[in-house]
Amino acid sequence: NLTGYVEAENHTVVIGGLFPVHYRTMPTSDSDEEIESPMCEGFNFRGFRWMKTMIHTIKEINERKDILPEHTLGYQIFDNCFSTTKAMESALVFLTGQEEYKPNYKNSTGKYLVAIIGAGGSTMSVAVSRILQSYSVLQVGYASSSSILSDISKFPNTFRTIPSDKYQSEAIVNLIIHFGWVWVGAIATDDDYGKHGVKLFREKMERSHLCVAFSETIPKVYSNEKMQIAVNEVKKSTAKVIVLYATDIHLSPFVLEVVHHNITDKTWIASEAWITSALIAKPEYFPYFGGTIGFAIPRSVIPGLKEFLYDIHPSKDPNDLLTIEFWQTAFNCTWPNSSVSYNVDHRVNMTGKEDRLYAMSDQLCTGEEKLEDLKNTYLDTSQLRITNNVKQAVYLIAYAMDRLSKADITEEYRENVVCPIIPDFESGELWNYFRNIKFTTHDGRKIETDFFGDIVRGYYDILNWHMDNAGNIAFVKVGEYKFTTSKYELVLPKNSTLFWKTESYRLPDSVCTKVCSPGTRRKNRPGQPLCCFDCIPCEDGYVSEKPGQRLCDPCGEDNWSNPQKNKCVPKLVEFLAYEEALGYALVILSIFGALVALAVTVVYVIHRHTPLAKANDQELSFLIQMSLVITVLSSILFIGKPYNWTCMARQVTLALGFCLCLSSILGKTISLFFAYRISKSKTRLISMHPIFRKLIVLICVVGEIGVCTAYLMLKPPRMVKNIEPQNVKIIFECNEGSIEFLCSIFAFDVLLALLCFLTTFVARKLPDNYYEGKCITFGMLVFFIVWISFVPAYLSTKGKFKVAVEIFAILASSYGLLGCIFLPKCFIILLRPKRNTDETVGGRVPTVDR
Ligand code: TCR
Repeated sequence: NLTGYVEAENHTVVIGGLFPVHYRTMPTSDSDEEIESPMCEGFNFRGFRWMKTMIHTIKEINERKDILPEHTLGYQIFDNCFSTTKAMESALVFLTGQEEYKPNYKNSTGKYLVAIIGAGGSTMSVAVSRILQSYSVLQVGYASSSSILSDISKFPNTFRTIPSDKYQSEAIVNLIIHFGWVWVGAIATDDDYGKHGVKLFREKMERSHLCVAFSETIPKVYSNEKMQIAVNEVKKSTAKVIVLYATDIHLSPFVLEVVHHNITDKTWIASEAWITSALIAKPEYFPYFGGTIGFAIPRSVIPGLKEFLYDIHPSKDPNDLLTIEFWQTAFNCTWPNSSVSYNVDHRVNMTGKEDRLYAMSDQLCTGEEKLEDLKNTYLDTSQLRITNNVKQAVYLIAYAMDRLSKADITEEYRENVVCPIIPDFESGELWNYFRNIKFTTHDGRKIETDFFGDIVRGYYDILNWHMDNAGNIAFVKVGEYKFTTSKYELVLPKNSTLFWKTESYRLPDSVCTKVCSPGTRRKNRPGQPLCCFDCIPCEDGYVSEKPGQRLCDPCGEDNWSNPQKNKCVPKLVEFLAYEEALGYALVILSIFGALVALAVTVVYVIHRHTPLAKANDQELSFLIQMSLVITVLSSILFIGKPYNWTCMARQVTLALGFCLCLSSILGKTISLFFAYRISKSKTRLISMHPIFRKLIVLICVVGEIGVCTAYLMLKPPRMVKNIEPQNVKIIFECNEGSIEFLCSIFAFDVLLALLCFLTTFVARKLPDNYYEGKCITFGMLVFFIVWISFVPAYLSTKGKFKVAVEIFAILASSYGLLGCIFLPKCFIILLRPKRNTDETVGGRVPTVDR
């Protein structure tokens, strides 16, 4: 029951061939007849073209003088009907020669049979390889791409001219990465091609951290139940992109199912086996499969093939059953007196019932039918892809034979090789000539196989399904995928027009859950694939700027997250600014204080000749007024953004201001004290010379300056940013440097204040027209109260208010001194000039030296 072509008689050696000229074997009837080889059905024009190409190539090689000049090749080709059973049956026929219409052809020892080309699909090749192995017959695949065939321990006799699916699975994942899809479904046919292809695909996806939404198989033998599982999975999945790893023949029931369920919102990634298949690429499927993208074996143009294919007519050979069937199927007629009756195609429809697509036509063929009028896959030479692989497979065998005839072998195998003579060689001898073959094809491409018989470099065309003007599906080449065993390169030029069958014709996105927007981060759902997640907002102080971030990034010390959590913004800075109300008010208060102090000076200067102004050392009064100007103005240094220099200046100016003020007051009170002692003792004591008072002031100020300089030199205060990562604000403040120094400079001031207080307190009873002593006592009390209350207030506030408290204390104490010491005197000078006379002063009080 095998059909095919044989030509062996006048040739030295024979090459076998196995091609799927039919789609399937007929279901065996359950009558209890003798079990015999099943019949085939569904004429496969594409497989027929491959078969013819083999014959054409062998003819071409036989005519060439450069390859195998002394020998010619014969062939023995069978149709395997895309079925393992048929393929194995054919393999046995190759080995044993037990076939009825085989001419005088003996190859039971494997002597003349060089190799077999085929057997089409991987599953068939695997089966055939197991049989041929035991007789050391080689096999060269043209479409068997499954990665398992690379396993030399299991399939030592298999070679091929199609790249292993290892490359294709990787290419698909790289394409997915290129388009940014992360959630992709996979469907495979239930054979070695689909299953191993998808297995590699899934592994690669996992390694690339992408997710496979689902992975289903299409049954090889139609089963409605299994089919529905696959289709439902496709329907309900959120994955918009689905990889279909399938041979076209097994795929067609699934395609019908997709059409039946009206699934139009998916983009399909085609595997090489169906991307250019006429079975699938039908215009009526375009609404469902338009925009399909996938990989294809590079296209080639084979000179002379077209003419060879057209040179076919059933009248040439009445025994050529395949040609008759071809004719009958192509023209839908019956060849007169032909024994070929089985051009019936039992296709299964959606419901799983048998559906006879082609029945025997009643019309007789005339023989006048024109091939030129035919639009037929067999005659279509525009997409010669696998066809070219067939051609190269024949060449591979021819070149290997050629090497053998010249005993051209690499060193490592040369030992104990006796020069083989065609055709008397052991088939085992041939093997080494098949490994590491390099040759150039008719169109200049380089073919190179490795030790295992696999192609080591090549490329795929990336095709995209468009609709052409005539309403047919066009396979538009949009790029290339180049690969070698270690490298790959995905070339998708920017200007290539990609067609996507989405609503807006834009690139589909295939994600389980939408990418998290900036400001949120991914949180995986327990028990679900990594591509499905929830988006939760970032915590305070953390942001995600780009969409889809897995983690939020910390903002660092100087920055803080904005409310949307998508940007780091500089932290708010906190310091007492001039612009804000409090700062403003304090500045006004301090300037006012300075003006008041200056006003007092002016009053004193204008009335400098009056006794009051003259009383108790005019210069010291002036110094006090000036020092008060300094202290109130020093408070301005506390306001505004601190810098190193303001930090240094503020404490020192304040301390020196107070030092000057208090030492001048001390100068006054000391003379009061002496006056008191004099008045007490009633003895004539030499009262204090004015120069001593100034000397006291000088010594105090110089001492303070000394300490301050040491402070600034050794451990100066510095501006610091108070940054704590959990803080929303950055507080600008002064670090006081050395607390010891700070305390000592102010302690000195306090000491002076105490001295002032004590001396005046002792002398408070001294009759004094202008209440100088009492005023100073009172001023000192105010001073103490202010600074004593300052301490707890200062310690319990934070941030900018700390500074405000300090300024309050400075202003309050300065105002206090100003008010207590000078206000009553100004009152007398300006409003009670009568009291400001010499008599009143001179008569009673001997306090003042002039
Ligand atoms: N490898 C598939 C069979 C196959 C095929 C094709 C069948 C390939 N390409 C084109 C028909 C048409 C790739 C296998 O089973 O290994």
